[in-house]
Amino acid sequence: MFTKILIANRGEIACRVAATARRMGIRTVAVYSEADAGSKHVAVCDEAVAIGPAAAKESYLRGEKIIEVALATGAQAIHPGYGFLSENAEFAEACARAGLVFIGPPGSSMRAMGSKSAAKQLMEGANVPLVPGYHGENQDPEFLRQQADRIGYPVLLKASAGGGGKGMRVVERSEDFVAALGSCKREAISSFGDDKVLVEKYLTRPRHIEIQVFADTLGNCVYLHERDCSVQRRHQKVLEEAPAPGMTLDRRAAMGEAAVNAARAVGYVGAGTVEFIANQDGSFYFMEMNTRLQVEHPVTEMITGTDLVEWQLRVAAGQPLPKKQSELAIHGHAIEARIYAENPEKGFLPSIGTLRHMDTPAAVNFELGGVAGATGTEPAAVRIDSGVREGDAISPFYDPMIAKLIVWGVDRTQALARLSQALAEFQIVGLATNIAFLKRLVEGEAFSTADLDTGLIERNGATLFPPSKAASPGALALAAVALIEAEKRQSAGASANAADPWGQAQGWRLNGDYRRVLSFGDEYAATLPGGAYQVGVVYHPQGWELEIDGLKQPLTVSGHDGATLSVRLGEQSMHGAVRRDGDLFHVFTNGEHHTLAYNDPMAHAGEAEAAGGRLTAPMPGKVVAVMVEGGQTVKKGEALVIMEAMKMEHTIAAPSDGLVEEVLYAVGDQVADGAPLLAFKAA
Ligand code: MV4
Repeated sequence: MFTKILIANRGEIACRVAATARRMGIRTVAVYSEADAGSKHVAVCDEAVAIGPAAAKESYLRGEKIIEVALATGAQAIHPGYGFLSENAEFAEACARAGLVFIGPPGSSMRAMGSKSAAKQLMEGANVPLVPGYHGENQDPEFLRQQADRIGYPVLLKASAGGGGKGMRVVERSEDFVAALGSCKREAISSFGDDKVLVEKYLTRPRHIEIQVFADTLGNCVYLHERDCSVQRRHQKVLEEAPAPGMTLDRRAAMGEAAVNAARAVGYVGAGTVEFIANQDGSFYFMEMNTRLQVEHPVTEMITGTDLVEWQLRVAAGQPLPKKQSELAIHGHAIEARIYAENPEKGFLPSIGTLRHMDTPAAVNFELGGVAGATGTEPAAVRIDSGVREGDAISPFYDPMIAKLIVWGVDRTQALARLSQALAEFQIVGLATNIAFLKRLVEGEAFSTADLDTGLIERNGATLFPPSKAASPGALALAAVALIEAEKRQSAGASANAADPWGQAQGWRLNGDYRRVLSFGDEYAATLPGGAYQVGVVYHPQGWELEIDGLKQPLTVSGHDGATLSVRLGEQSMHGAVRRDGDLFHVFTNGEHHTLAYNDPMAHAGEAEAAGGRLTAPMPGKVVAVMVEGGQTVKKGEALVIMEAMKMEHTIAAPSDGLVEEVLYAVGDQVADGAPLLAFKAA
């Protein structure tokens, strides 16, 4: 077995490979780009070597540099992860020439599977079912149209060198064929430099079902059952699960054997995935083979109790497969959700930013070596594979994946419940994520009833992308309480019971009633007449009241530790976490994440008035300091008057360069809300 391997990747897969290597007592070498110098995968490896600037082609795609680092550090093998160089035949062969073991298939297998039509011709000879169609060399338009007529419409035109859905055309009628063929060929030649096209019967509501295969160098090859990856968006997988809902034992064996035949046909070694497209009746057809470990491999690990990276390392070291086919039973059900820094409400645009706060559900974190089921125990209910930590920035240079959330249950129902709960507990502040979208997807009718096909997301857009809805009174109450607590903590400083601002003796206990209106905004509030939610906070000696939408209700804070709050508003108790990021209040309650922007009256105190020459008190209070006098010129931001309100000091600053014409109050004066404090003339 190797004593040291180089991991030629980054992010969660690099961390994941490092976790298994560590568990096996194998030392690891990380490579990183300048943008990744402080990243998690560098921290979790034993050694780390910089290999170039942020751009992948100047770093993670630099095969010769990576080989040089492997040799220099004494690594015996290179694990490519997925993406980057993982399916690059030239790199695999360059490793071998350098005396290094490439942990993956031989370059020849990659090449065999690289071209769609070549792969299909190979599969035909290997008794692997293909979609009825034509994928030969004759590209005469009239000949191809006759093939389409024979197959029966609708047919699908596919660029042979294409992939990921690019270069595909659906043709409904014979008379449309030649035009569609021309268009498909033009796109193929411009996108792939090869205009060869194949024609297939078009499956209208297909499922994407893939089989994990594994072959060693001693002639053994097994399948580790199927994954259903039908839930995709623009050919990017969103949710993956194992086993596939509705799979029968016979069908599973047939697909598994077909996948093993496909692997053997190309002399495969290592972890591979044979992708099939299937009709709703279960009939299945070869689509393509991925000659690498896939992102979604954890769901297979969870139901079979295997560590596929351990298998990769053992097989690459010349050892036999750790299990025989008969030892690969399915236990339970696993689902994976890919958590991304992207904004579903903005067309899934990547959301670049910093993970100011990342609370994850209680999980058996893979780094602890707790590979689900590998020890024969019940798999971990929740597993998180992530390449980032709280405080990390999501790099704009690479795939904006934050984590893979994988859950296991004794059956699909339990796995679904656990995934929904885990998504509710996955709380991220600092950038937009797809978590709320994933939760709607998982809890939606289609996915929860396993009514799966590759068009699921597109067909359920209305429920998956609902119009923005009003913040609940509970969310507003939690935000109001969090704001008040923060102000009390700030004003109480380190005083004895700052921890309990609601119980402070000298806290808000102003004599008589105290009323304040907190203003919060969000997308929905912007459509309201006042453009914001107005939350009235009233303090009586008997206690607190919140007024929302004209309804006054007593409020008690029953518990708070850190960010989590438990409050009772009227008859309703609510619990949640509130994370503040500047003036943004991220309220996580009732499984939802609502972002409320606090309209801080102090933030722009006097701006409007300054234009008109008056700076007024933003709330009732007492003048505790006057820093200027009439006739003095001041600079923008210069402190003019300090007020004390709610036991807090508030500085009224010059909103622009200008002249203080007159100071209207002296130290010690009480001032009412809105009272003009000084006459100011902007320059
Ligand atoms: C198909 C198909 C329907 N009929 N082939 C999409 C990219 C590549 N993986 C093959 N793809 C498809 N091939 C026939 N004959 C529908 C798709 C397809 C798809 C397949 C799997 C997963 C997601 C998909 C999304 C759109 C279309």
